[in-house]
Amino acid sequence: MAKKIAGGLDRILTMELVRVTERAAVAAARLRGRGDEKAADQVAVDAMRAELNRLAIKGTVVIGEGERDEAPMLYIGEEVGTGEGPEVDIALDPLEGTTICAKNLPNALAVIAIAEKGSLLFAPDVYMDKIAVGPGYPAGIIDIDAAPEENIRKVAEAKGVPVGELTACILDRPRHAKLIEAVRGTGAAIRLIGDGDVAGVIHTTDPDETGIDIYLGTGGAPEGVLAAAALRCIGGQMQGRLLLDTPEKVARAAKMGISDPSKVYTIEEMARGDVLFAATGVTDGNMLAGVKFGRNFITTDTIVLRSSSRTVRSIKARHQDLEKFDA
Ligand code: VTB
Ligand code: MG
Ligand code: MG
Repeated sequence: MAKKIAGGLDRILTMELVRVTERAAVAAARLRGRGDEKAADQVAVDAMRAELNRLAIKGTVVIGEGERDEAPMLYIGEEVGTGEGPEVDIALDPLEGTTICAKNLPNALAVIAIAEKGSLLFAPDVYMDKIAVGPGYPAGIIDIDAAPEENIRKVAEAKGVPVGELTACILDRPRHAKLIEAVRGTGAAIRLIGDGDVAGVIHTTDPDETGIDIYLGTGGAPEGVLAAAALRCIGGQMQGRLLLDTPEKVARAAKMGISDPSKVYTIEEMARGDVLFAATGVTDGNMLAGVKFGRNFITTDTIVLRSSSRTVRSIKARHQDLEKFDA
């Protein structure tokens, strides 16, 4: 095993992780645009699990495909890896944006984050209210409890542009009608996305490339932790609050160690310690290209991030050994 860097995860894992999302992405991409979300998700899960089990780690899935009784694979609590290696927590979504993939729309991803044991938020699969901006803003610029208008105004001011030049990313859901109205009222533009808020949050880290300055709204809590893991590596600010609006959800969260149901989580409270994050594009997107099936090779586009060094690596791979993706 490669040398362990003081206080961090094994560096070699950074590269190892790329294979995990590449393989899940290729599997899902074969089913792009077939209108079958479940099938695309299933092949991505199988592929990610197979590759994950080759890693020299003693991993526990803390954010996965669901709670044990509802997900046969990569469920929360499942142990993965060879069992020989560092003890790590894993957050994953083999196909983030199953519907996007089924419709062959932009920004479906295969995503994973690995962190030192005990350093990822153990979140139940409920909704999370989220707000995020990329790096370069003064600390505390966004506030989940402030009106959306105020957040938008502050971000525009700090960016030094008129509010009308700002774009917010919001999931296109009826529950966001008021939020959308409020943001539109400021004069800011909105990119309404059908799914894929992990990508939506990450897009705030590179507004010149993606056109997204701020992410707002309610999406999955697992996706919130994954997005926080990415921002932990790239920089930026994010707040999240679990929507524990029934006694049943409060109880479920309590079982996972969450005693304050209305707590606002910062990035560091969702993803501490040394964090590695990888995402491979399944469909073409604003940051990552989708998988391409060529005559002689398959091309994948991945970003892999490491919090301790803040390195952002972009890995475009040509895979000639096509059989490995069918194994
Ligand atoms: C979002 C979106 C995901 O779930 O988190 C969403 O980013 C939230 O749930 O891609 P609803 O669809 O119920 O609004 C996904 O759509 C699926 O994981
Ligand atoms: Mg999933
Ligand atoms: Mg998802």
